[in-house]
Amino acid sequence: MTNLHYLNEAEVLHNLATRFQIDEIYTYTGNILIAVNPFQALPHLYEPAVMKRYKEAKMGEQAPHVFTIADIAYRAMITEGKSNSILVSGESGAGKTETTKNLMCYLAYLGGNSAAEGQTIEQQVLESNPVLEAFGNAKTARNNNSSRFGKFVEIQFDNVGRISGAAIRTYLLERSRVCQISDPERNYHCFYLLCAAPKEEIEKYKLGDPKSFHYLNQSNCYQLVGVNDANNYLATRRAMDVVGISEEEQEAIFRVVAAILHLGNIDFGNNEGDPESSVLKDDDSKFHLDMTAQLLRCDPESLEDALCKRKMITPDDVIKKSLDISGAIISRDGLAKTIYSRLFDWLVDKINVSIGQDPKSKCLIGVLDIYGFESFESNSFEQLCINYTNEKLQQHFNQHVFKSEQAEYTKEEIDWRYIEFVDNQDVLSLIEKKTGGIIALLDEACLVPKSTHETFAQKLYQTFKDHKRFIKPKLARSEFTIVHYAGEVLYQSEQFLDKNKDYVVPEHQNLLSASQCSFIQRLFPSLSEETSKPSKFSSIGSRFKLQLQQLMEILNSTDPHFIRCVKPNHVLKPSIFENLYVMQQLRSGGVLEAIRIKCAGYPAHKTFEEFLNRYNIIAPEVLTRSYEEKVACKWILEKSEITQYQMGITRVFLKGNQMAELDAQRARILRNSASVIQRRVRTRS
Ligand code: AD9
Ligand code: MG
Repeated sequence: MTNLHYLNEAEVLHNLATRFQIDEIYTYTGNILIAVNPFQALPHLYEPAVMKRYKEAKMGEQAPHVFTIADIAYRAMITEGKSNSILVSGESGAGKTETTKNLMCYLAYLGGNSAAEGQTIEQQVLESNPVLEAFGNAKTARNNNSSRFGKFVEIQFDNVGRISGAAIRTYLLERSRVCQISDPERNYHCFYLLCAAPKEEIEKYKLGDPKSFHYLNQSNCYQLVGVNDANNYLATRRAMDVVGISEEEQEAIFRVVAAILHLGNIDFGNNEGDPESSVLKDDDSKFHLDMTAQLLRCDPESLEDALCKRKMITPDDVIKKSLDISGAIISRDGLAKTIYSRLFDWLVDKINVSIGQDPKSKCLIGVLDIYGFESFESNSFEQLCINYTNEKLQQHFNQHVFKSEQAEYTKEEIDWRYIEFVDNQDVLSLIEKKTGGIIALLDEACLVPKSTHETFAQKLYQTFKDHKRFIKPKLARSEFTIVHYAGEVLYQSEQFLDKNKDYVVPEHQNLLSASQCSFIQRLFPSLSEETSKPSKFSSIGSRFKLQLQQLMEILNSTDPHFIRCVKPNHVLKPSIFENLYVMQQLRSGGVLEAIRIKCAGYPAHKTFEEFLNRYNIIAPEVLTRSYEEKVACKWILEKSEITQYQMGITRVFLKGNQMAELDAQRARILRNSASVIQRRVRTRS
């Protein structure tokens, strides 16, 4: 498509579809690589011999590939001494994670240290993937191996281009999944892996059929086609070995996973008919309570208290008040989510410490695998954060496309009156403005004791009454719509306040920081004097905003490369290409916007020499007279009656499909002369 030089939506789509049918899944449009998910293994695309070919190839010699993008980034880093980043985006199931892994494999191939002894850094970087996937991925309706967190991997290189360190940053793991799933989804893979572990472990942890656990049996999906949980359990343990997680730590990790399963099976009833109270429901719940306590190495009575009771401070006394049944269930699920997310953070930290950073490294290649734009039937706080991320990245992308075009025009000193450029700064301000943005208003609501999602929504309605990116749907009491760059999304605010509170109940904190197991204690370090003071309120939304700002700072200091993953169909099957669906993704991924920006300027350019070589046939006289190249090009353009062009210092710039017009003229002349030659040949014979 880069060679076509005249891009439009239909052309792009047709080209992608045609290439997809012959398993050519990678295509460039401009500088963007589009990767269409083949939904079938294509090992011939990634084998070592292919890597070798790409490494040795000159630029532009090989077919489009993720390896080319990694290769360009790597070579640019070596020659210019500048950090690069590769941003992979696309909707759920489009192939971001697979693409990221292929990129990392190739970078490991380029920068690997085959002479090193023991575990190499690149092996550890690669093996961090299965570990994080076991704990952070799950089957969803859209993808059997959906990443439920965002990830930025920073691969550091030394001054000779060898991998010398790495850092993994993760963003916003989906916590709710630990306690709540619906058909046809699954909980995080690690739960099923553990239920398929060797017999001794199952006995030790008193596990068994996943169907017997409340956190797993809310959905009817237990097994995945083509996936063997038992093998994957062992593979995950091996990957943990490689990334430096000790045997002892692994035991503790899976003990915690088992504890969460037992915790979920603790159920509550009323104490002697008192509806305000909660106690363990039956012997079965007692069994699971004991198991949870045993696995978490804490006292069963304290666990029961932490689940069912809250300390109340009255003017005279501190009393323990019983929660009602639904309060106890919320308490139990809150505990499960907190433990799980701390465990996930621990894994990420551990991997980072174990791989190690290279403080001397001046160059890095960052690879970003982050959730794509989401718009579901019901959208909550997570979708807002995800879509906010996408707005940020979209701005980065537009600015890059826009800036690089502009830079090219300035360099060539051509006249351009700039192109209208759809900036999404207004949506970003709506969400992130320090005072009065949605995140700030949400924090405010969380701090005011009496506020509810309805008062929060009312506040939004008032504040953004005239904002053109905000809509209050008719009759809505707590819903609101944001007009994102990729389309409108209707958000339900019911759980926004709860989900935003980054708060561990003191009873839970105290219980686990007193655990006899040092691993668990470390997940819940006792709050020091400093932090136990009524500290500044911390919210998930604000923390996420900060993380995102830090990510953008890193990205802004790198030269970016963009890969857009595309999901060809809804059924996750090979060989099916749904035009409309793909078109939507190209639109929301900004591919079409980038094309528009290009087309609004002078999308087609060629150096004078290239131009003359190709089009002299239109005006052959230019070759016989000793014109200056630039004048000769002008002559050709005038003869072809093309008016909207610009002459740069070294290049000809053309509008829209004028290059196509020139190509058509050229083809006509070639056809005519071919038929003249044929006629001559015929008359001679
Ligand atoms: V999500 O936002 O994390 O839910 P991703 O990451 O975009 O999503 P993923 O990489 O997990 O999607 O790809 C989904 C599935 O498509 C994979 O499990 C593979 O079965 C399949 N896939 C994706 N890319 C390729 C590929 N290059 N070759 C073969 C692929 N199969
Ligand atoms: Mg993924």
